[in-house]
Amino acid sequence: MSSQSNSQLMAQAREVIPGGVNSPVRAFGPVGIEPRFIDRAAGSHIWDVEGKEYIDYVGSWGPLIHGHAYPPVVEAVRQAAGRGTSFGAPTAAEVELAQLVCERVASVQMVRLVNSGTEATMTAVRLARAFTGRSRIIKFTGGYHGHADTFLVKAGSGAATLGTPTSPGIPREVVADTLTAEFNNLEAVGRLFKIHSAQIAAVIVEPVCGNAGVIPPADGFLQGLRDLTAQHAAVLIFDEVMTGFRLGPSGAQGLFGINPDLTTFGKIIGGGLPIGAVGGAAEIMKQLAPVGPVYQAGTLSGNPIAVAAGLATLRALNEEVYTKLESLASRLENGFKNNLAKLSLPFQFQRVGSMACLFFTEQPVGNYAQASSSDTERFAVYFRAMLEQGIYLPPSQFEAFFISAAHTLEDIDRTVDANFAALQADG
Ligand code: KE4
Repeated sequence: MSSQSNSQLMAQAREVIPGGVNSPVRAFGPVGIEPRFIDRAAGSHIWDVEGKEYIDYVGSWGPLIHGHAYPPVVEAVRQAAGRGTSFGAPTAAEVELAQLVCERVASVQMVRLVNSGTEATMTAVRLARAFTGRSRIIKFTGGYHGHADTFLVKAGSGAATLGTPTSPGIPREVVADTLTAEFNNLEAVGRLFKIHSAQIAAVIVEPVCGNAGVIPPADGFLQGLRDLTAQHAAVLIFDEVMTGFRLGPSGAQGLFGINPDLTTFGKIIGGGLPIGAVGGAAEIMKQLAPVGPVYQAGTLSGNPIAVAAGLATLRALNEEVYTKLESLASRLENGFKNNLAKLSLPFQFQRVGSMACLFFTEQPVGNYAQASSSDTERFAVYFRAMLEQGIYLPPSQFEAFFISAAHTLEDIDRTVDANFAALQADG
């Protein structure tokens, strides 16, 4: 516990860090209160600097599928650190992690490790542009692929939260090469291919949109993207930074049975340490330097500590864990939906596996336009009421929350009870 309060720390933080945070989504802006400074965490719980305890559904925005301070990860990090934190040279563990990803994800024949999801998606698009000799990409409104210029066009997550989907500072030429369509609107994608076909290098998609709240793919949508990209010799990129190894041993592509050409990973494969990866067909991946002409590099790419944490995390992901995640998540879904029914509230609970969200809108949400019809003020009231009751949710309507294997039945039942009260809050 710190001797300083959340507010005291936030005042100091604002003096030396823009907005007091190192990532905008942490600023709690949309929910109208100051963020909690977290002092420590274990399993499914976190404690702020004032000693207040919360059941955590952010899980560091997805990486902590086994919960906080998961002993095998802590031990792996401790051991790796004792042998040196970084060498800037190849290590056996990086080979093991790449082999493990290739074994579990059928579409991945080769992997390049990087340091964040943003680096992974940047690299995937550069590869696709080099492989096809084309420059345009299609992304989806509300899709978030990190903060590279190319992607900050009608982006989701923090960009949507801040209400500035297209950020200043992006050269006009970049915007011209980024085409957008509504998620789940296959006709719109078909029309873009009709107009720009010979110039489209790739379609990049979150197979389950997790940065506009949680929006599942409509039946046939992902297969339609696979067909269109094959027909036009464009690269299909699944951005599985969030869904990779969360929605099953082969992520969303395993769940929906689609093989993309490239996949980006992050979050879970680092177990809470900085990591990202791009993987896919060897034919495309072999364009990467030093074997191919497409340059990409990173001082700490594949560093021993992140790789050790990632290996410990992935090795512990077995069928039993996914079964437990599904059982906990469906218990929470049933509880939330029963509460909505009891209170005759029309809000939409949407879930895929252990990622979910509650949209404060009356209509089912199939795209970002429908997501943005949500009452974000009502969400803010609900968020504050949940936080007051010790439930820590992502501080934005346009995010997913996550259940981990460390959550307990008691956590879930306490959360359902808190949800019942928070849905009736008005302050
Ligand atoms: P990072 O560069 O933040 O490691 O990954 C970017 C990224 C790429 N693709 C998807 C599908 C992602 O969800 C993300 C990052 N997700 C956000 C949360 N919605 C990270 C939280 C933050 O920005 O602080």
